[in-house]
Amino acid sequence: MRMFIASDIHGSAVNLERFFGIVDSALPEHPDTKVVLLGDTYNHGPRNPLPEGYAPMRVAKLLNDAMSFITVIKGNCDSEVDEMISNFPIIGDFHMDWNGRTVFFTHGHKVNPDCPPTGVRPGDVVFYGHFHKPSVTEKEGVRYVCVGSVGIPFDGTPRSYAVLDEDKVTLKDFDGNVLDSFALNG
Ligand SMILES: [Mn+2]
Repeated sequence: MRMFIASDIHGSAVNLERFFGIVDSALPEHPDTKVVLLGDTYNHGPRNPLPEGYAPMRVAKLLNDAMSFITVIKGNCDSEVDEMISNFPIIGDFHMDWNGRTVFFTHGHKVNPDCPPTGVRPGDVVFYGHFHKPSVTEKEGVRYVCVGSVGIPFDGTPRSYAVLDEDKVTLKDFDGNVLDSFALNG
């Protein structure tokens, strides 16, 4: 299986369309692809400017049409009304086994390199968003991957996402450039 992980759409329908275009173009090679979205999905957020192509109901339409292959986590800008426009659940943090290691998925405002998830062990990988800047941080043998933001990247960073393959993690921008990557060995 392959997973695309993105975050912080903040209602930017045009950029969610671009992201889904990237996912679609990889589907012929990896038909079993899933997508995980790490929260801050519809609302721009009171501290943020309006993103390019702000259209939360169009974001809802795109996600409802994609509900068979997406998992959506709740972020700190996501509210109860968001669930009314979504035909899919907006869930809390989760983790899963990935070839003998655990991969964690979280929005990132409560769990991040400074606040590790409960039960994390060396070799595990934590995917998070919230900070709107793509990065890979290693701390006590754990890799923390901030996937960046689809809608409102901060400080001149590019729009970005992560790809989780069986044997590696790749952080990429929307133009296909590899921002960082690491192997998953053993
Ligand atoms: Mn955010």
